[in-house]
Amino acid sequence: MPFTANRAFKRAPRMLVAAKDMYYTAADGRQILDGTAGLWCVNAGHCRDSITAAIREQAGVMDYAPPFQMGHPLAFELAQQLARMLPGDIDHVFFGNSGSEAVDTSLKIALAYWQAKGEPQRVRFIGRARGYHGVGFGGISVGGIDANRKQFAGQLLPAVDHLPHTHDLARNAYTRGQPQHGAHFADALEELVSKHGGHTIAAVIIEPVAGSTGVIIPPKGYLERLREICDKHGILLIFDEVITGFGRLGASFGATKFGVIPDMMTVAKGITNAAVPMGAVCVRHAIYDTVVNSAGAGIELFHGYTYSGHPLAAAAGLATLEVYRSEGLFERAASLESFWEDAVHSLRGSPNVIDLRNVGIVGAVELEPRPGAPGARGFETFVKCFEAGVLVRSTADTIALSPPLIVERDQITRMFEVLGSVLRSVA
Ligand code: PXG
Repeated sequence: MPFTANRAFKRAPRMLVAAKDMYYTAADGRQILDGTAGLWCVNAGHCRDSITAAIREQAGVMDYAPPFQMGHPLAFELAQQLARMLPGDIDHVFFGNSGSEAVDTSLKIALAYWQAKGEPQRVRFIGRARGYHGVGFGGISVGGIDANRKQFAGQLLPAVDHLPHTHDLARNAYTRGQPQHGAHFADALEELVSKHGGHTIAAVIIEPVAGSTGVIIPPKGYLERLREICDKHGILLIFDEVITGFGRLGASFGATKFGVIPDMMTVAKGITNAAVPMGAVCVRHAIYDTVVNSAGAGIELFHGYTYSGHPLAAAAGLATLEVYRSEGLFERAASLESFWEDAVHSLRGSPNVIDLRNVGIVGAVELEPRPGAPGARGFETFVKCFEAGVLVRSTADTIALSPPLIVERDQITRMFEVLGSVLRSVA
């Protein structure tokens, strides 16, 4: 099982058998309030009728079409609709099936771009400590979660370095929204430029808000400064928006929310409301043009997947974007943000809580680790919340919440009441 303690799970499984809107049904028939939109992906709520219908219909019309040297209209239509939502001149899209594939694809596009530009020495990638970019070899190389790297440490990409993370509990604990302190963490990029030479760096990749590691919100001015330093040295900036895309932050993307436009964005999860797997890399016009126009006749990018732009995923994506638009879900998320923030911060003073953080419809409750047993308190909190009928996510000792954007106020209240009472019962 993926990222699961197999033996413990098989002794006491947690099985889900159905889902609708804000609720899962567990195998024992209990309704579980979904505080995490699955894994940060079911942004419009579960089993939405129009999305289900679109998938069903497409499955009967054309189940599959080869994407190599062939095309089908829905994939182009989805790319066009996405392009209209994307910030700046990011207007070309390459489809895959997951966030991990999107990340590895973005790194390959960066290399292809620099070769096409006549700067083939730009091969180095800069990630960030505590970053999560999926599980491909590219993604774990630029990623900065030690546990995800150490079993594979003998074979990671060689030319990679990392920025420091920006989590600064001592100065920023209990901040509402973006922390005040920490823009200076971006200056570490200047140091990496001095160390390696800016002309050897292909791209910097970061999550605008780091999710998996336990929700780290960018300090005010940080993303702006990273953008400036990248511009100064001609380095591509990639935002991994797999979690932050599609309304999660109360805006279409993190780039939009924070007003900082990268050169490439990776997306997945909410692109299809998770109903069919899909991921994508979105690139600026000039990146597409450079790679495509500098090539000789024939294939320009030697990369792609059997299921790139899969018809069922494309149909699900189009129906999902229509739900987001017609229900104004990104705006809805923005309008719920202050209610959400108050709910997150209502846990101040609960046992073992050492920080509360929020941005958009994302909340994090950081717990003091138990001495000698890091992660145990967080995991126990997750299990007890599940038993009490609320799905939360634990990564180490941080509890993360990120419900579907259709969440109602009384459901938000219930999530935090249940979490609060569980925290009082977890030693
Ligand atoms: N980039 C980011 C920023 C992600 O959050 C991926 C890439 C990889 O996506 P795929 O589709 O290959 O899994 C992710 C995935 C969690 C959690 O609870 C987060 C993810 C996946 C599973 C659990 O924090 N993010």
